[in-house]
This record gives sequence, structure tokens and C-alpha cells, in this order.
Amino acid sequence: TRIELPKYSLEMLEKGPKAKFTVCVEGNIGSGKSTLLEHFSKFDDVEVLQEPVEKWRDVRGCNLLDLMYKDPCRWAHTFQAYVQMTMLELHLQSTQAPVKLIERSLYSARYCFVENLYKGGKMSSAEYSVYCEWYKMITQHLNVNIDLIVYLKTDPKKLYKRIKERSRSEEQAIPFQYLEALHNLHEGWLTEKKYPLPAPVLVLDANDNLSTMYKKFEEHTSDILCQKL
Ligand code: DCP
Repeated sequence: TRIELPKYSLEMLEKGPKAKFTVCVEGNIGSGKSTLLEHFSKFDDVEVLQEPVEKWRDVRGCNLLDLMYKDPCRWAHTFQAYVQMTMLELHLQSTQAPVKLIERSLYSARYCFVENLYKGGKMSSAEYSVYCEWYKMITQHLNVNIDLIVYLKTDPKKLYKRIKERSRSEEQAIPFQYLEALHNLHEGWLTEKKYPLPAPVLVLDANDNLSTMYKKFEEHTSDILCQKL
């Protein structure tokens, strides 16, 4: 007997032929991922899936994002375990449009954030190993394929300023060194190929102001949407 799955079909869960062109937008905290998503959401053939930050801020009343920043040694693993689950939901979510545009991915959580927390002593070896075993199981057996990564590369000094300006309360105590370490890990993963890369990478310099960034998005529309429009 086949087990009935509540939300995902077996075809979606198993690695199978890809139906969609899936693009993930990556970049450090405050690099402008949401701006890019908002820009491309106006195209009919694109379905945008935003990172579930609001879920992380309210898990049955608990603000896990806040707990993670306030006491990372206690909460980093719990937080990243939940991020992994909610990101998997985005990877598996079925969409109608030919292009599926996702904010971040399981991969940046693994190779940038978790790596940083572990190297910085905020996750124990046991916690890191449990996280990595889940990651391995998910990426080996479920359909988390992506076709393109758009990397918004930004100077961490700029990001530090932007984060202060947007004043998301949980992020106000983020030290500059944290952004610098995350920047180096994004670079290591996306440009220096120190970790496995699931797709080709389009690098966009994201240091510019908003109007210049919108122009860049327009110039790169066909690259980002695989000329499907
Ligand atoms: N975060 C984390 N671990 C992850 C993913 C995110 O600790 N695996 C944290 C970092 C930020 C918050 O969650 O405090 C949101 O992170 P993002 O950089 O993904 O999103 P932003 O909203 O900062 O993106 P942007 O400003 O580029 O639109």
C-alpha cells in the first residue's frame, strides 16, 4: 500500500525530471535579496517564494531568530534545524509558473550560516553532526534541485550600515565581524568553490543604490529567467 502524503506528491518528493527553472537568490544579510524578489514578482511567468523569516520569528509564540542572536550557544542548532525544515518546504512547494524564484536555499544555510556557527563555537560537534546528517539525507533523497544561483555580492561594511538603517530589532547587536565571516563563507562557497555548488552562479555587484540595482536586474532579466519570458 502507498502511504498518502498530505501536501507533496511522490513525484515531487523523489528526484525526478525537473518541471521548472528554479533560481535561488543568495547573498549576505541585507544584500537586497527581497528587493530582487519584489522586482521579479511583477512578471506573470515567475512565482516568488520568500524566505520564511516571519515563521522563524513566531514558532507557536517563540521568536527563534531572537533567541538565536541573544544566546547562540543555546539556540543556534534549534534555530538552524527549523530553518532547514522551512527551507525544505520552499524547495518542495509546487508552483504553476515556469520560473520558480526562491530567496536563499538549504545550501546557504548549510555552507554559510551553519558553517559559521560551528566554526565560531556556537554549535557543538554533536549538534553540527546531527544537522549535517539531516542535510545529507534531505539532499540525497528529496527533490531540491536548482538551476541557477544569483549571488548579490556586497561589501560587509555597506551591509553593516544597511542593517543599522533598516533596524530589524533582532539584528541590532550583530557585530561587523559576524557579517565579515559570513561574507567570506559566501565567497568561499559561491566564487572559490570550496563547498559543493548545486548550480551555476551569476554574480551581481550589489553595492550600488536602489535605482542602479533595478537597472542591473533589468539588464540581467534574460539570464535570471533563462529567456523563458
Ligand atoms: N539567518 C540565519 N541563518 C540562516 C538564514 C538566515 O541566521 N540559515 C538570519 C540572518 C538574518 C535573518 O535570518 O538575521 C534573515 O536573513 P537573510 O539574509 O536571509 O534575509 P534578509 O532579510 O537580510 O535579506 P535581504 O536584506 O538581502 O533582503
